[in-house]
Amino acid sequence: MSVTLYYGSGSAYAWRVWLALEHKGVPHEVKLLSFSEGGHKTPEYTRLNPRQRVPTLVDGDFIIRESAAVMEYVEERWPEQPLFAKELHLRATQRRMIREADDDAGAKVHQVFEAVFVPPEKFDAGKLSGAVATLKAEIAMWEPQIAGTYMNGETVSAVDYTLYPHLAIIERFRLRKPDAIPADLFTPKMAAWAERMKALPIMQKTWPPHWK
Ligand SMILES: N[C@@H](CCC(=O)N[C@@H](CS)C(=O)NCC(=O)O)C(=O)O
Repeated sequence: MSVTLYYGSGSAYAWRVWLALEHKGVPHEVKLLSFSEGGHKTPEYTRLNPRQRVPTLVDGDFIIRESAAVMEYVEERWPEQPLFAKELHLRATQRRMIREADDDAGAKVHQVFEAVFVPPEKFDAGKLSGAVATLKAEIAMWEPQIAGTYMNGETVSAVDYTLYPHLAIIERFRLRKPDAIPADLFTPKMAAWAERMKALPIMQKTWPPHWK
């Protein structure tokens, strides 16, 4: 059965699913949709994903959207090279961390995104510095949670593959507004973790095409 991931370059949500498929070595095809050309709004794609968002995974006749749900599907469908812990409490903690990566970290990164990527006449330095301060405090909340080389210990997990794509765009904020993104935005352990994540071969392989 063929597996197809509908993906948009730079989407943290779509990226994590691509990482999950690569991590497990699942043969798949990636279909890149262009947001600027409305690739996610065509009738064909809307039939797969009525909310017109990426990602969507098509596995034979089965269609699944919502990246956290897709990751759990990928985990159960292809159990080798697990992304979640077997142990109940750690697995519950991983689900909690994934929710916080999306609802807290991802949301705060998005606030910075909205303050950085605005037309010059709408740029508001106060709004940007407020959003950066909020994001800095959020990143600090992750520092004590790092349990080893990766978030949950010595094995890379769904938590790493969820959180890192949200934070990777910060490098691009720095390119656009170098003075607004402080060098110590990441706490030391978080900075080292982010470097390790970036260095993973599958991270390089799946790096958003329009960021290269
Ligand atoms: N909760 C969704 C969020 C997906 C999402 O927001 N995708 C964005 C790209 S990052 C999208 O497709 N946006 C297109 C649009 O809203 O028009 C998930 O986890 O899959």
